[in-house]
Amino acid sequence: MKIVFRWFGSDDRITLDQIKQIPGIYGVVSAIYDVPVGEVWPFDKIKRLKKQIENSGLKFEVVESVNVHEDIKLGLPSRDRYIQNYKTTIENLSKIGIKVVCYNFMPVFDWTRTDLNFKLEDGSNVLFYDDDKIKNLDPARLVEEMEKHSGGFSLPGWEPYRLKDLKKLFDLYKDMTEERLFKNLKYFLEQIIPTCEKCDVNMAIHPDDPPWSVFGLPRIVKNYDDLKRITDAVKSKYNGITLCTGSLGTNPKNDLVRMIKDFKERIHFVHARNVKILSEKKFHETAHLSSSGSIDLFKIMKSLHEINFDGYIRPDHGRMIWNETGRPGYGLYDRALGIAYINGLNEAIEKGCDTN
Ligand code: CS2
Ligand code: MN
Repeated sequence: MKIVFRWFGSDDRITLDQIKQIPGIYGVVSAIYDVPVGEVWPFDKIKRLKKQIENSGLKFEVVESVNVHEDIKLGLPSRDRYIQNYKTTIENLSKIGIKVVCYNFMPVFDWTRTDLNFKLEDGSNVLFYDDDKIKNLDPARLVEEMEKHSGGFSLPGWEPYRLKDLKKLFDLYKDMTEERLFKNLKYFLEQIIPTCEKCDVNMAIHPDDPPWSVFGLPRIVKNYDDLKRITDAVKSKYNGITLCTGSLGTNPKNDLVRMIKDFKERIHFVHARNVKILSEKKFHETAHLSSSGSIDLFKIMKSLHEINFDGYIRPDHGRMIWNETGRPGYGLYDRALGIAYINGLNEAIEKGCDTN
């Protein structure tokens, strides 16, 4: 498997030279951040980004994310134009050697948390979620809160265009059911997967984070059955999954090992992170170490070895430690520690220690 690290482009405080020094690193996962959602990513921009990354001795083979325009999720007539643009973006990405495109199909919000700076006993800061806090909250209030506490950094996936008129967007989703949302995903996949086959680019849908309905919006990538329905909807290996342990793992009913076994050839990208479940729908993120949280990373890595996983894996959110400041969840230090841990697990598993 190839170990990669998320990098937010030239605006990222973390440099490619720093990333290059992480042991065992293969490349970075990045995106074009200044093209509005739904528009084509111009070939020249992508080429420039690739060059910049390769000049640092790192590979660029995974994009996270090419976000899906809300009109596609809503199934509006205008979706066809946005789907056409998406296809052109895939073609452009394939020309520079991109192998995997991560995306999600969450309405309105990308990931959701209620606290971006929750202090753990060791003094580190992590992201926290408490469903009770969300229940009676106006979504606009949550956005305000998150933006106030993000330390001035843009929150990945929270595009301003979606958030500027929340009320209007919520109105558009008023009658949206899981069934209709799924139909719209299927329509999207049916259109783009032939392009992916032609271009040899794997799509990898990111699970909903958290994997349940938030603010009454429908969610369709929450569990085994959802993943089964999605992978069956278009039967091509290019219609794949991002296995995000921290997203799926906040529901203790989700059996990640079973998912790895059953969806093996559809898993193109893995997000490794750990969370501590405090009670139902209440959790905080932790260090990657299995004993720090509720997810057994050893079992995950062992299962990935058992299916001979040769795709890409990255540490997902980490804690903020050692006085680092930065984009919530995306500091350098704890994510690098996450990679060191993944390296350790890999070496032990590969050298055949007693894994039972
Ligand atoms: C992250 C997301 O919350 C998470 O687990 O990995 O920011 C993720 O990058 C996007 O939702 C993927 O589209
Ligand atoms: Mn993730």
